[in-house]
Amino acid sequence: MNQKKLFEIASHFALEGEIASIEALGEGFINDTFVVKTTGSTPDYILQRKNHIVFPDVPGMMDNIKAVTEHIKAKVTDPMRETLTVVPATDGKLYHKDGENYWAVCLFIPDTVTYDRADSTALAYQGGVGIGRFQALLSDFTSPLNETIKGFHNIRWRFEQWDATIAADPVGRVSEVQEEIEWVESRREQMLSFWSKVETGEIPTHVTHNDTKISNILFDRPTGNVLCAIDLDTVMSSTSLNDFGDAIRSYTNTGAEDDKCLDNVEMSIDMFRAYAEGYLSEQRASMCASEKEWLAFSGRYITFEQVLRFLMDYIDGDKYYKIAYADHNLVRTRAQYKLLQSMERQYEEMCAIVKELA
Ligand code: GN1
Ligand code: MG
Repeated sequence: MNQKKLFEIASHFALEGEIASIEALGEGFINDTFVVKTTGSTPDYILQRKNHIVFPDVPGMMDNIKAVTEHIKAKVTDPMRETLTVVPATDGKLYHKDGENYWAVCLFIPDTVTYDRADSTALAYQGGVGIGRFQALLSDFTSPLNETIKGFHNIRWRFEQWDATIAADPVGRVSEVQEEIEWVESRREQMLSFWSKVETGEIPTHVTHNDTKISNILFDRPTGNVLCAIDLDTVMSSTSLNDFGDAIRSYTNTGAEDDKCLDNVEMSIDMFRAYAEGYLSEQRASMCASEKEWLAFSGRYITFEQVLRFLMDYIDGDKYYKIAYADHNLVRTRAQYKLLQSMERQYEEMCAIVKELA
């Protein structure tokens, strides 16, 4: 995107200081993210173009983020570092609309690091503490949140989308991925049966983050401790198990999410234990029996969902996730399926660890 345009967009926000540079940051699959550096000692900022196709109600999403971050700020010791700070536009809105695009800004938190993968059990432990604490800080948040993405982790809804996509077969790829489709179909009943426990209320709902992969957590550079959860676009009301499951999908993977070499991909049981220890250190006392019973399964659930979503996007002609090459979504599907199988093989051990720690 051209610099002149980015400077123009940034000028609509209530920023302190004078902008020195605007540069692209990271590899989000959905939004486009930039760092806005200012001259001198004024703060730097994160500028994001929010994907309005994925998030049809960006104003509603920004209201969620504002409400949740304000709630957290009132409870932590360092409110400028322990959660995001939304910076409004000069007209007071929480976003700026340019043509059909929505833009939003938050403060850049200095002296922090993010990771694409967990390379130590200490980091996995910290990640678990981070999400456990995030959920704990929001456990008394009672205002209703907007549903920013319909049925985000609702596998019944995902299967509706799945059935429609396969029936439509918009780019003629269904015949090519019969084996992969069977991976999903053979687990349909098992996954629906888990989700029905959320639907009946046997598994309760809370405020949850819903996108807890490691790259969405900020760590404090000087201490290495977890600082806060970022990427709050998907904060909604759902089961806390989603957040545990998605983190397990990310932290325990010995390979990359899109590894072409499937031999690299396994679930590390040591990482599982470390993450669970961190998470439960914050959440143990407030979890109910059914949450504890299904905690280990949530890793399988979210990894399965990710197999379905990557494959569905491939069948749909790659409309949702950004891709770097032609069959990227298929590569992601296969790598996530390998991870799912690894979890299935180690499931008894995962359950035993949860039982021991919870
Ligand atoms: C997306 O936005 P990002 O890159 O943090 C996606 C997640 C997927 C993840 C897979 C809003 O996360 O649900 O699990 O990619 N976010 C959305 O890496 O769909
Ligand atoms: Mg992200």
